[in-house]
Amino acid sequence: MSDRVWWKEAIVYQIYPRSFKDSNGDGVGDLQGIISKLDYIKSLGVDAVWLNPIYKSPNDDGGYDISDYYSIQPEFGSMQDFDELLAGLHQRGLKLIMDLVLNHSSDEHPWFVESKKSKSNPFRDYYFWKPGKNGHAPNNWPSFFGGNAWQLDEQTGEYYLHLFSVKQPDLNWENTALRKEVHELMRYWLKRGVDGLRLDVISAISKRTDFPPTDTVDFNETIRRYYSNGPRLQEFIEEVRTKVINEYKDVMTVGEGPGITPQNALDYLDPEKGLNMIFHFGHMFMDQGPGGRFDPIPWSMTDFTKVFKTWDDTFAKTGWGSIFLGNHDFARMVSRWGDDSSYWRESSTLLITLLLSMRGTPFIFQGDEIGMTNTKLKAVADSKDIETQNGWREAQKRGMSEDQFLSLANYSGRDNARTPMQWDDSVFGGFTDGHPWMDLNPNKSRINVATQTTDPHSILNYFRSMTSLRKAHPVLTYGTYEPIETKDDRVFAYYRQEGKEKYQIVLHFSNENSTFPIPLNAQRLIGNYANESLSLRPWEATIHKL
Ligand code: TEU
Ligand code: CA
Repeated sequence: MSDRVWWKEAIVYQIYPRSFKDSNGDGVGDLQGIISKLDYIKSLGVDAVWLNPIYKSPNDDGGYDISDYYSIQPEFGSMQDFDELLAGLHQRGLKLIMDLVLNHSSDEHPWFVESKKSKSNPFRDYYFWKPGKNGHAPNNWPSFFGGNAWQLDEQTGEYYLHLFSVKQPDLNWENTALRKEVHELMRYWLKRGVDGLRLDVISAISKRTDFPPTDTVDFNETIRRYYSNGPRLQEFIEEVRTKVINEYKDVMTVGEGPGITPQNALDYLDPEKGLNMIFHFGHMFMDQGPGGRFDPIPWSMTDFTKVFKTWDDTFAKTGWGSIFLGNHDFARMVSRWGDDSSYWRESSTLLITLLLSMRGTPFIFQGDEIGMTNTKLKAVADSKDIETQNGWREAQKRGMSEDQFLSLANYSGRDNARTPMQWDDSVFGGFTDGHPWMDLNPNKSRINVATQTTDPHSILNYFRSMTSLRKAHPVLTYGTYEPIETKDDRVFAYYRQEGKEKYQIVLHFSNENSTFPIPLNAQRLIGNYANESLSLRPWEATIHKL
């Protein structure tokens, strides 16, 4: 049994504040809105909330472009609202995980405003500046958000690095003074009582300062080999852990790691000097071709199930896994992995069963507990996401039509996850009394919290049953994970075991019927069909105690 700590036993609920609940009618979600839903959050049976960034930001990339790490985005509320939210969570026995974006800041952060003033400015090398080459960018690195990752600044005639948007200049962690500032801002939030930190793109904070040109057109390969896992990454993480995190009791850190691999993941998770967990993207990027998000390739159930085995093996002896099937950066899990039309309820509850029966800390994204689905942009201009807007700019250069690009954006774009939370069937879904910053999904009259609260067979109430089942059976947290060979590759089955306690989880990813043997005397603990059956029904999920 691995050492028992709260963050291994926690179920984490991710809140995208802009789209969770608006309390003052300006159409934008805010902290008071979250406060008004604390009892709902508690009723889910979760233990912690991960808040996407709530700091002052020009909102070029949904708040992941921070212009002041020490203040709250005015649209979201005040520091008093934050303290009230934190107190409200703690009073209910819930913990708060804040999202810190330390790979880059906003270009409106005072550090960058200073840095770009002159080559001799004291803040100049808080960022990466380089002269161009023959009138071009210093190298051929592509940005996550399209185009080249270097931007020419006329004032000093040099280029600055931005792996993400032009308004998100990368911070130079080689600079000790910058690292000290980062440590200080971390301490500020930990002193305030925050229980954990989600560290955005932490895998990229150590750059190859010779900036070699990438020799591959495969974007995720470029991330792996050029942007992440840099030469001083472990050193920078160790410094954060030993100089900051260890000063605070029981604080959890989870890094976001685009580009991490099973081979290098543990480099981030040294028990004494590393992070506690890291998000990998084995499943999330498996349907991305060389061009990344808007270059989809088919995925198979074999690939999907293999990802869980590979990563469970990685963390089986040391480190600890994190399990997620969706978040603010990806399509809604039921639309992506399930069937959001004919078997919407069954596939949503199946995915919830997977999420809450795996080894590793589960992270559920707001709205997935009620089976919210992808939305459908009618025009690219309706997208609120810079990644989609820039993706369209790049697609046009390749001669793609808007319809072609829209089908790509509606399949995998981030707008899908960012439509406002659907609380009830009123005109704006109970999200706001004003006009929402982003259109709600038109299916809010059918899919919403209110409708599901009173339905004992709803996705919402199944989610609640699953969280209490996971709590009641520590094997589902600490037990071993062992895949079961199945003849039908649409059947994803595995054991969870600890000592004599053995559980069998069967997840049938299909619209057809199938079969799977249920051992004699096995006790069904939960299933997403009301009664047992000898056959496996479409999108059926069961957990049996053997
Ligand atoms: O995302 C970084 C990352 O992992 C990317 O792969 C992400 O999926 C993004 O959409 C590009 O495809 C983090 C945040 O989660 C994301 O919201 C931010 O846009 C990004 O960093 C920059 O801060
Ligand atoms: Ca508001």
